[in-house]
Amino acid sequence: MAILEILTYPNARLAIPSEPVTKFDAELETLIKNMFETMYDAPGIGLAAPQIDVHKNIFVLDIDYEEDEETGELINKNPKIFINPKFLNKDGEILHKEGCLSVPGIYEEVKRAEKVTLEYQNLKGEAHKEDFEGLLAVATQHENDHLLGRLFIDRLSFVKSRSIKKKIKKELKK
Ligand code: QAP
Ligand code: CO
Repeated sequence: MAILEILTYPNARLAIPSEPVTKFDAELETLIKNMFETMYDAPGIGLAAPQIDVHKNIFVLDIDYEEDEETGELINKNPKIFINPKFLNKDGEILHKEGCLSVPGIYEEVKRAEKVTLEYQNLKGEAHKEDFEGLLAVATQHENDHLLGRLFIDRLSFVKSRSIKKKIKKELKK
């Protein structure tokens, strides 16, 4: 297994739209294992393939694991894999503070749908359809945006988005 490098804004490769997964093989399984390892190491609650420079329609989530204080091991893990996701329905509105491993140190409120129905495939290529609300609804929309080449800072007001992008680019020049 391997911890992979996470691309950060303003890397232009984060804007590349991803392609569908067509081969459900051992290579895909290894890629997804590495995505989890990279996410848990960060640590984060979600990671999309384009963040590790793989432009395929895949994201992983695990929103409520913890670290055991004595052993340092991660507990209560609930890893979720989404391959070739597609929203069938979006309902309502929710304002939630978001962050992103590709935009470290920035946290802003983003408006998303409150309830979603997501169709996706698992590691074996089997089709699933599931409803999500709350944090999982927010997280699936945030991660799916990565597959479209979009970041949460693209979903803020024009003024806020531009000021955050300018601030990040200014910090990089130092
Ligand atoms: C996406 O985000 C998400 O800035 C996952 O310095 C965010 O794992 C889904 C992170 C909000 C739902 C709600 C961010 C780690 C992790 C940082 C993450 C940072 C270190 C973000
Ligand atoms: Co993100």
